[in-house]
Amino acid sequence: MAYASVCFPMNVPVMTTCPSPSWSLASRRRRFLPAVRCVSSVPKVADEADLFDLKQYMAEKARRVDAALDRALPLRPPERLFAAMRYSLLSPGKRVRPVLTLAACELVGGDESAAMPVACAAEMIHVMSLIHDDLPCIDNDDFRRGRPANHVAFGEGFAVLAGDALHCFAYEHAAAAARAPPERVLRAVAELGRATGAEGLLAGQIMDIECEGKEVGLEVLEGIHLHKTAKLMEAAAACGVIMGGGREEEVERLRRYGRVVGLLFQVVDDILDVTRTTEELGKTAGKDSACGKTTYPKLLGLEAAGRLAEELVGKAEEELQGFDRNRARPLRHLARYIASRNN
Ligand code: GRG
Repeated sequence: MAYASVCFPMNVPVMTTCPSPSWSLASRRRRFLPAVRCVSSVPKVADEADLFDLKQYMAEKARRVDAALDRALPLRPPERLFAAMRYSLLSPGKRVRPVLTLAACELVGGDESAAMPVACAAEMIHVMSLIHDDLPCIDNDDFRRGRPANHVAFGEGFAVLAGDALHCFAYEHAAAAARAPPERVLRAVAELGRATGAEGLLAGQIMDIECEGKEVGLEVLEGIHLHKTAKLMEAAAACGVIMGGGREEEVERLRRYGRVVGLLFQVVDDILDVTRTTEELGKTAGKDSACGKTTYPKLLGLEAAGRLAEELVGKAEEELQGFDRNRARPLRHLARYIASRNN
């Protein structure tokens, strides 16, 4: 079954079989999925011998990303449009994608400044997707990052256009602001475009819409998340290596790391959706089950979903083997943080 026929045209029956070889993680994993029991939280993954203050690292990187985003997008005419763009872009997100880019750049010995514009572009694309995702015609959510969604604050028309403008500006900024060899910049822009478009997170959103109200299996669920969430994380990580001047093999390793971390992120998101409150999450809790969406806890049970998250942390760590251990530390801990985060 070709992937395209799962997604297009609209309203075709949703298949529950594995549509492409790249969706094979689930089928390999199913062999050892354990029996289901309930747990109340995501797993805590700890390694006493590998202490690192990721909280401080993330806070410092996020602070620099926030400052770069603020500088990149000053308020100017048309003011209401820029205000709507800034409202969502500068709202308090975790900045996981730009941190992935910066950490991947440093992993291969690159300087943070070489990767910052591309890191900001990844965040702009992510924020555009959040604005569009929250729209009444898509996921219809009024609450995002602890405040009213963009369309609630600015109206639907502005939210659509603010998302579009952020999307365009992401590529402009990556191309115009990067101080790096042009072939690296070109490649990074192409990576981001591919990850976002009709074979990337947009495809994941289409699949998500098509699956609404339908029973889907693990392979289809994994396919949705690999596109909707993991593609941009893959690209963010790969772009960091590209901007840092890493070798081809290193780009592909970080792409695989980003893919696993993206899936991990979604498994944990599904767990948090049923174990945390709206206040803790900064977005509507319990939304997935209320909408009848298939989730990892629904298919596997909470405990098995937690074990899957632990397994994915291990896979992410495998991709970092062979790199300088100290330089790989932030990315190793980032995977663990994603597994044990609370929001
Ligand atoms: C218009 C090209 C185009 C694409 C938009 C709407 C859409 C297509 C895609 C939706 C993609 C989406 C919202 C995926 C969910 C990804 C996800 C896990 C979001 C939450 O990420 P966090 O937790 O959020 O990192 P913060 O707020 O911390 O940044």
